[in-house]
Amino acid sequence: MENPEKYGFNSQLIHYSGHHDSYGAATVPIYQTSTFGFASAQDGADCFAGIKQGYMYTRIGNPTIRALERQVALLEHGCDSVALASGMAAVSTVYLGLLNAGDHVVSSSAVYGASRVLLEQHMARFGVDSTFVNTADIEQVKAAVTPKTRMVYIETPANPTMEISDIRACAELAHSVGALLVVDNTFCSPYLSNPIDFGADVVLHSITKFINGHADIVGGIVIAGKEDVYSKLRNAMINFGGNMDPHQAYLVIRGLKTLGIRIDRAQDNARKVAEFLASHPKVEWVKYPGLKTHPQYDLAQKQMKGPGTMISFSLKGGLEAGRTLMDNVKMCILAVSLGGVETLIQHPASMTHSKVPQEAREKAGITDGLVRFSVGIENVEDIIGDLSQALEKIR
Ligand code: LCS
Repeated sequence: MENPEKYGFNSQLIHYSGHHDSYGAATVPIYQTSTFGFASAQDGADCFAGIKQGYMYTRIGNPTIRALERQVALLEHGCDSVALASGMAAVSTVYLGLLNAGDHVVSSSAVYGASRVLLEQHMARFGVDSTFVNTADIEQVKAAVTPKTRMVYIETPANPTMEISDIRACAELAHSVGALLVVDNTFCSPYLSNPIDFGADVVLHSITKFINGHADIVGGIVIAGKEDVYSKLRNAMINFGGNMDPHQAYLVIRGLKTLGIRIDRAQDNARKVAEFLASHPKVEWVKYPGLKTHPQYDLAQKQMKGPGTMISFSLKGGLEAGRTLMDNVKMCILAVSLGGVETLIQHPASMTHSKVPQEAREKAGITDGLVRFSVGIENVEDIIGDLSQALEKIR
């Protein structure tokens, strides 16, 4: 595909692979090799010196992985991207590649548990300080930045509170103090939001979720808006060694082709599930960006192309009622992860966010009664029917 940026999102998914195949193969081949032969000693030296373009060693680069990196960079409107072994390898590459001892990070109190633990318990050992605030409230971000702040890190919608941070306002604030804005865009995928268009410097994804979409691999990717940031990220990936594997990249490329239609379908389902939950007498509250009751409904309209497929809710009977619900679903899977074709239900306080201390969890709005629901592409009447029969079990 020539000039891929001129085409629509779904056409880019199907026809732009970031790989030119000399045999005309319709899909990207798996280059399952750890190393690449050089034509001569000079050729090898030139490749390592960067004088000549060429593949040398799969941790440094591989054609299958490169195809995925080029495609996701296009979809996210970035200059280039780096694919990694997991979403957490993406998060750690961002921290390790872009922060120095003495730097300060402002992050969201409701980020994915491990993204917080990594800053508080590990980056702190290397002299990186961090403050966690509700980044959906820009005044809290303003109050938290210091002259040492070099990174503002947001997740929007946040996992699992579904709070939405204003990307443009966070970017302007970060830039005013010389910091970068990093956006974990996992919950939207590039189909629903492109944070670089709103001023973000770096975007990352747990590829495990929507981009792959089939619950069969773990992976991550980091997209940079500009070349200088990209080269720092690639350097960190190469040296820390969190690279993706070619077979993993192949599966992601395959899953990615249907991102648009998967989200369209799951989002239609999610709208109906959210309405069902909101009108159910046993449900205390529902947080879904497509419901007018969501506190940042208007902001979601501005920076998201749709409300997505993730719903958080709480039952009137609190955790006990939530447990009964999770123990009684028959079709929906009681499992962590999200963004796949299958509907998943989980309890953040005891599962995905259990390593975050209780006080910090509650301050972030991750209450014991919060249940997270990732809506899949099944028949919506079956999802609602399953929830309905499980809700009936609650006394
Ligand atoms: N960022 C977000 C927003 C996530 O939800 C996750 C994982 C990660 C980063 C890390 O990605 P991973 O290394 O797992 O690919 N979230 C999970 C969740 O909510 N349930 O299980 C994992």
